[in-house]
Amino acid sequence: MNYPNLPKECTSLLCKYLTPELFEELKDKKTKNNFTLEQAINSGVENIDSGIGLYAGDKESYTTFAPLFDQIIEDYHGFTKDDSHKSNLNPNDLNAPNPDPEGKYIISTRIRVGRNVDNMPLGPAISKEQREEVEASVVKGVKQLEGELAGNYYPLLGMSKEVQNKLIKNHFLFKEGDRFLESAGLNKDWPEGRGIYHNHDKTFLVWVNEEDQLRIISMQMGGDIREVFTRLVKAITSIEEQVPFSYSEHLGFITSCPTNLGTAMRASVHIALPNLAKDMSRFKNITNKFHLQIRGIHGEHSESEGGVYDISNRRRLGITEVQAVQDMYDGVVALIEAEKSLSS
Ligand code: ADP
Ligand code: CIR
Repeated sequence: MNYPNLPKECTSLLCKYLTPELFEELKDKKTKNNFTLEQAINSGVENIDSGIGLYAGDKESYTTFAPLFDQIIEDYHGFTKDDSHKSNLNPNDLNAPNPDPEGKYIISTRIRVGRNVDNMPLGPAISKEQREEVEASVVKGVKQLEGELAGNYYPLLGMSKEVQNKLIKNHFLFKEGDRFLESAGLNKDWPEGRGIYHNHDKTFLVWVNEEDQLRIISMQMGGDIREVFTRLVKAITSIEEQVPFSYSEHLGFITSCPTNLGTAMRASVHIALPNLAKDMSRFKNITNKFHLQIRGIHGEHSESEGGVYDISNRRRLGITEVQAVQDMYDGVVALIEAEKSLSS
């Protein structure tokens, strides 16, 4: 493979850090699962509007291609190769009383973590048989869940388009055909091995074999962030007793996208900020100050509708889970204050 064509207008972290010299240094390296640099960078090469553009095929990718991954990890998370990751999943340490008890701004709250099964390749390098093995072991694990977490598994294979589209529209299920995941090799053999587990009320869900092998999700209407976090922690702890997760002392939970390493947590609200939306520079000053990311209403790479945004923590590595949620909470309090001042 030759140095890829990375046009000047490409602003992804891949384009920023993949110099011809670094490419030469890494181009012939391979992990034990035969994952190559070419595969790792393909999403960013094919999608020049990527934010990041790089994926790992296995835990080893983070060491084999470290000179590239480390720079991108440091740029995104502010986490250097000498830092270490730490965890705190204690809901009592979270200071998050409902910031919008009257329900004027926050529509819903969702917190998810990504997880992958220990000693398995990640999605970009997994075989069909291994993916099915992952599905079987996750389904066996989640079927043991009890009480509020008890539910059913619905494989994508055999699900009607009508049910699938309704779940996607209502924010419960992952989209189909994402071009970033497609070029990363994450949509291979679709829809086999993919599915969703959820409880009766759809306040607890597990996505199986999408970008990560598990996405463990807690969500509900309104702004009770602490209740959502508490349910998520209960779920993570119970699933971990059944399914061994891939973890590194340095990088925390291993995920296929380097932005998700560490806590692998994204805590978000869907929030109506119609006035602030008219002053994007003020809006972004606040989100930058609190390390927040703005997404559209149908997830990553989607647009806002009617002044409603998905606001979430941006940092996930080198901070604890409690801090990740606290980032989101503190920022949301500031956003509501600003919105109120503009509407009075
Ligand atoms: P991820 O959360 O895994 O990073 P996406 O950004 O694609 O992935 O979001 C997945 C789905 O979750 C989308 O349908 C999105 O609208 C929905 N979602 C995210 N945050 C919330 C929220 N606070 N309330 C309701 N749905 C949400
Ligand atoms: C991209 O590079 O834009 C996609 N591969 C998604 C990257 C992860 N998303 C994020 O942190 N916003």
